[in-house]
Amino acid sequence: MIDFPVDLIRFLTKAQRVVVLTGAGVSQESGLRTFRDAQEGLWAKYDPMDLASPEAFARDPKLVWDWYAWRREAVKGVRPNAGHYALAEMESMFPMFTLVTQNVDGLHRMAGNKTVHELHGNILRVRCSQCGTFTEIWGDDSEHVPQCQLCNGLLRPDVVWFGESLPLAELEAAVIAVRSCDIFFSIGTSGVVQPAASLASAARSVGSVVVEINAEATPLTQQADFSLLGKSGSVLPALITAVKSVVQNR
Ligand code: BV8
Ligand code: ZN
Repeated sequence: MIDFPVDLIRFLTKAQRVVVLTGAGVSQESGLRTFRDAQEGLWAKYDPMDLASPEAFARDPKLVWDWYAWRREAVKGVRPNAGHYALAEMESMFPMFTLVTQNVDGLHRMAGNKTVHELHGNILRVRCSQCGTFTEIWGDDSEHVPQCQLCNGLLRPDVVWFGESLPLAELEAAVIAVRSCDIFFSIGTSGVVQPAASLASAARSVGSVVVEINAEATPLTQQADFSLLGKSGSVLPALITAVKSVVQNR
């Protein structure tokens, strides 16, 4: 049984406009490694930061393509966890609920969230690195990176690499939602990657209550109004139960 601060629960029973930012920690209990977890197997010797960049793709497109193919298969093999489903339930508990994610695994939509802004793209989508055409079919030649059927450009995952701009529409939607929110949750993220990590301070600057739910302390912990240390797959369902029990006993 988790004891939540009374004023957090009371605030949640009155909140109208909620924004949630999620990171890789929310998918950890589905069995996906977080971005800073050590990698496994043949990828153990690589630092994700060195692979998730246009420079890495230019230098060794096959290595980067194979890393994403390996991660894509891992994503296809997992399901949303209790934390994802709790966030899907929260969407129906508040008049305005915006889910902004840094994750590229598509698990929030799979769990049932309708309004999801994927700031860093989606690993299950593949596009041409030259003409941008999306495709769902490509050869599985183990020697070469598959090529675009229209222009022969090399295919790449539709994710945002370090040094690349975020999709403007997604980022704008997140900033607009933060500007008018009562409460901002930062869940399962180390709060390091920009510009996503700045959303929490943007929320504070408009007077929102900032709540962090994370397995360990982060640079945000000191600034958050409430910091709940724990796993999102346990904390989120318990938080929903606590809010609902107050509302029912009114
Ligand atoms: C940009 C997609 C503007 C790819 C990702 C120098 C050169 C260029 C840019 C920069 C630079 N210096 C700084 C920058 C900006 C850079 C940046 O922020 N760098 C950081 C590292 C300092 N940002 C960018 O480059 C962004 N673009 O700025 O463009 C621009 C454009 C052109 C020219 C000039 C400027 C693009 C950033 C997007 C990068 N792409 N993903 C892929 O996935 O392969 S980011 C990647 O990291 C993932 O999306 C991941 O989500 C994200 C952040 O990591 P987290 O989600 O926080 O995951 P992490 O492992 O870190 O933490 C997990 C947390 O969960 C932990 O705290 C853990 O304790 C907790 N946890 C674990 N289990 C649980 C849990 N919590 C709860 N429950 C659990 N069960
Ligand atoms: Zn093309």
